[in-house]
Amino acid sequence: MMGAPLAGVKILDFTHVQSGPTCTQLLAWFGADVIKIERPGAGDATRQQLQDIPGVDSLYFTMLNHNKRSITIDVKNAAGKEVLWRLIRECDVLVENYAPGALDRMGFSWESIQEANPRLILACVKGFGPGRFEDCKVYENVAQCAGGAASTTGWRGDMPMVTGAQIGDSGTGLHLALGIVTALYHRVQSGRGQRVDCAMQDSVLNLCRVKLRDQQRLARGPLPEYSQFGEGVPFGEAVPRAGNDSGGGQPGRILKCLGWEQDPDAYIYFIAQAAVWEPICDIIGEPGWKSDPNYSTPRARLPHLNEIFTRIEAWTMKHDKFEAMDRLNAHDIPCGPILSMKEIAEDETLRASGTVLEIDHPTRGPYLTVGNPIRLSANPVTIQRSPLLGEHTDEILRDVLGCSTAEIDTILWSGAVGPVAKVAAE
Ligand code: CAO
Repeated sequence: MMGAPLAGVKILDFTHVQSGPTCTQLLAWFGADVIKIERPGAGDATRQQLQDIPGVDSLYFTMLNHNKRSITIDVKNAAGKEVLWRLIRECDVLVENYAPGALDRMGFSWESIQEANPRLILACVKGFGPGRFEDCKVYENVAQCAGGAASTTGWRGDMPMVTGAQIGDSGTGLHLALGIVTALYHRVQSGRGQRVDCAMQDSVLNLCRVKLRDQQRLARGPLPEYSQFGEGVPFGEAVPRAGNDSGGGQPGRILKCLGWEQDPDAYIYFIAQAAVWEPICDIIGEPGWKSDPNYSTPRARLPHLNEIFTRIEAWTMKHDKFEAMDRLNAHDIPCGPILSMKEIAEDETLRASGTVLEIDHPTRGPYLTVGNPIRLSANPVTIQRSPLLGEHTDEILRDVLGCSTAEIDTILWSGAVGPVAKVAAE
């Protein structure tokens, strides 16, 4: 991609599942040449996971691996190892998210990688940083639980809850991408690569930063913006689950809208922002609350939040969520409709902006995906379909490693890039 911000950067994408692929997909969108290394015959496990069409790369895989090339290498085969060493010498970044110690077991320690290519940046995702859990394998929800998200999500008195947003996997991938770009920038000055490590627990905690804020506030007294304050329910030692209370200084709740009895998503998020308290009172038919000392100031309102939101909900229940949105926005009252995935998939505005787009795929046909949410004014991104397993093996051996036809034949016959019998039959 000529002129793209990361054009010329070669990334060895030795990642699987979601956290690593999210990171490398972002870098690919910005123009890096992302070479996905996959196990011959099987590839990234997500190619087969949650398959909706038998024998066809799953949406799990296609939606996380756009704009990449795929090479199959068995890194436990001697010739395969040599191919990976040659790629390491040619490339700028190696990204991996295998189990703790797996890269070392494959024979690719950080020390030996640095020796082979001192300019290379090694970027790793693991579940935990150094410490008692460092050897543990981790998936999304484990990270959400260990990073403080689950204990602070859900309803007070009920069990901890994970969220649908993939803050452990995709959240860590985002953090790692920033680490890689920062290390690339540093390399311009230092001439040397470095190691970039992101632990999923740390990334989740970073996204739950405001809850660690509240943990410290709790030591000084109750948290008045939490509903339980107004309900007179005492706080315990740790930050409680706060249902749909707003996490910031402006109280907010999810409220029912017209049709909620039939439609599970007929709700709106309503923020009773102090700056628009007067129009809120007028809209819900409580103009007296503007001057009533029990309601007129943010502090006075805190013990009455349940009553206030019950009254606001009596108004929202008379309107469908989009109509409520229009009427509230006319007064700059911050609010948002609860959108189902069906509504998002069909949303014309999101289609027009390229946030949701249709991609064609040779074996699956057209499918929907999410575009790059980071927009650079000088560098629009074209989203390209994910690669088939090993689709670019030959091409990468030729154009990245400069292999001759004879050399490629030797690699193929070694079994390093796939079963010899299959290669021979082609
Ligand atoms: N050629 C040969 N072997 C390969 C290979 C290749 N191209 N690619 C991978 N392998 C091997 C690895 O070397 C490893 O072998 P060993 O067990 O001998 O070390 C093996 O495949 C399995 O790797 P794994 O242990 O990482 O895979 P898993 O499915 O058991 O675990 C996961 C998956 C995600 C739990 C683990 O990789 C992990 O904890 N990763 C770090 C945290 C992370 O990124 N989690 C997010 C996942 S998204 O929810």
